[in-house]
Amino acid sequence: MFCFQCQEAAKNEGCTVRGVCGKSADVANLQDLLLFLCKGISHVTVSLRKYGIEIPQINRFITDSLFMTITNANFDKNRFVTRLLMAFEMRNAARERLENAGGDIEGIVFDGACWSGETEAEISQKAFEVGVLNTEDEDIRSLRELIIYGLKGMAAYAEHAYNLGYEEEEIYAFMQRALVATTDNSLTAEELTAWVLETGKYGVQVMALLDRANTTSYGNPEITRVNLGVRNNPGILISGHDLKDMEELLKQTEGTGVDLYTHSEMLPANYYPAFKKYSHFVGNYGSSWWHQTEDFENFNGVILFTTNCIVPPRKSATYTDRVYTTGASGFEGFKHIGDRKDGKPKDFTALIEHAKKCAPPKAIESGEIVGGFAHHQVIALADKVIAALKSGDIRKFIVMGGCDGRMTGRNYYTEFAQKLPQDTVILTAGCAKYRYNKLPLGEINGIPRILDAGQCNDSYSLVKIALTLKEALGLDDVNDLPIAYNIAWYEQKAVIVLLALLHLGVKNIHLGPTLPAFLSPNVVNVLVNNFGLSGITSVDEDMELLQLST
Ligand code: FSO
Ligand code: SF4
Repeated sequence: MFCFQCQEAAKNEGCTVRGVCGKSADVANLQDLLLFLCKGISHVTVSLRKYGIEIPQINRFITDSLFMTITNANFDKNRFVTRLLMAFEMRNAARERLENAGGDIEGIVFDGACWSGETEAEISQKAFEVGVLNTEDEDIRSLRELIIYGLKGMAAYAEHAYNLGYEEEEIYAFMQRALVATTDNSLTAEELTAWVLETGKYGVQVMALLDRANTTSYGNPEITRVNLGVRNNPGILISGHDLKDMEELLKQTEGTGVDLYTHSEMLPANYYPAFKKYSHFVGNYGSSWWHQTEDFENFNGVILFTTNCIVPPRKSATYTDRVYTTGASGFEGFKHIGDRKDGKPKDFTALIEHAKKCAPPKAIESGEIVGGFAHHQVIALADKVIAALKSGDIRKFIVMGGCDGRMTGRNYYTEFAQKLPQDTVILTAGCAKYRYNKLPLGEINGIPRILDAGQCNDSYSLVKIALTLKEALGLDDVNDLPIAYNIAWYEQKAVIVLLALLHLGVKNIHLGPTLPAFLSPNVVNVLVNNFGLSGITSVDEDMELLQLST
């Protein structure tokens, strides 16, 4: 195996024996092979579109498959084996349609468009051959992987939108064209860089689509005080990012005597009007994803993963049999809830019945946190915000969104938030916020100093807020705004958010805690020279650099 797609890649170079995330070499290789087949299928579908043929089933298959290969979403070998068999079937059917349409099937030379393996030995051998290191030139490899990781993030957001009934064929078509581009040996580094930026453009489009899906389905997030304490009933803790799962679980648990709590990236579900109305929706329990090994022990009840981030339980864990996965997520040893069929909701009966037999959660915190500052809410407060900016009461906004992770160096973000001057406001989205969202940072003229827009995909809200402020302040360039960017990344959804920001022309983003292992020195130079991208140093030095020292 070789994998360097996330911030925890071993030695910031790549995982080679077993993932730091816990991914086995077997699963890593199967993921590489699935990706290879998705590229092959895309060769066929890109040609099919020339004949006006769209295969919705394949669009979703590629989207789901990319999502399943995101860091710590799915560790279940059997699910990948099944997926590979489905890939062969779909690809062969698509080939047949292309032939029937009169397409040039022989003209498709990419191996993934025709290779089939039957024995386990053939599959493992092929998986080994098609990995990341198969591209020898390190700059071309870096750019190809940057596109692919952006596409994985895009796939995650496209799938959440799809689950709510929102789809754009244009996005699927781009994803497939871009997958094909990563197999084209004739493309130069400059041409691949253009594909990287185009990926960012579709990143904005998919986040806009998901924003529309979420807010049309559940209303606009609003200022909310989220309870951190517990009640005395058995509970279900829902994690991940999928709001459709959240809705169906809320409905199915109503009146059962089982309470519902959010964990990690599901915290923003508390901000939606459609969810707040349920009296058995208690609040948020615990912290960001990697605290799950402790939070799940304490919770006592049942846990549902709707997406990543899964941490393999320790051998001593007592909660393993209480964990369920659904959607793209999976883990051998956890029970899996199947997909919706014939337009009917998922069936969560098994986990609700299981939860009824569990003890109530142990209190680990008390009090409340405030969130719900997505674009609609912040724009409703625009007059107040602009007045504070004009009077100088607010000097600067600092975008500190992104992901949390295990690395000790991430204490930087807590310290950074603590040391920010009193006349600054943090804008955040994603699980990075858990590094500082419980700090008593106070308010400025009634505006909290931490404005949480929601999940990582709600970074779109931060962009909308920035564009609204730009207009209100009569500025020509988004970079003239009093906004600094100090973003933390972990997995591939953060990659698409970063590419989306670059596409929108945002410059001078600080990215930490380390720069991605998959960026070669030359690709880093391109990003530094064209976008002013940089890593982080020490809190004091970065404060100085961002002109934030008091
Ligand atoms: Fe976090 Fe995990 Fe949301 Fe990621 S829970 S790290 S970028 O999945 O997607 O922010
Ligand atoms: Fe390593 Fe990250 Fe890949 Fe897991 S996802 S194998 S930790 S680089």
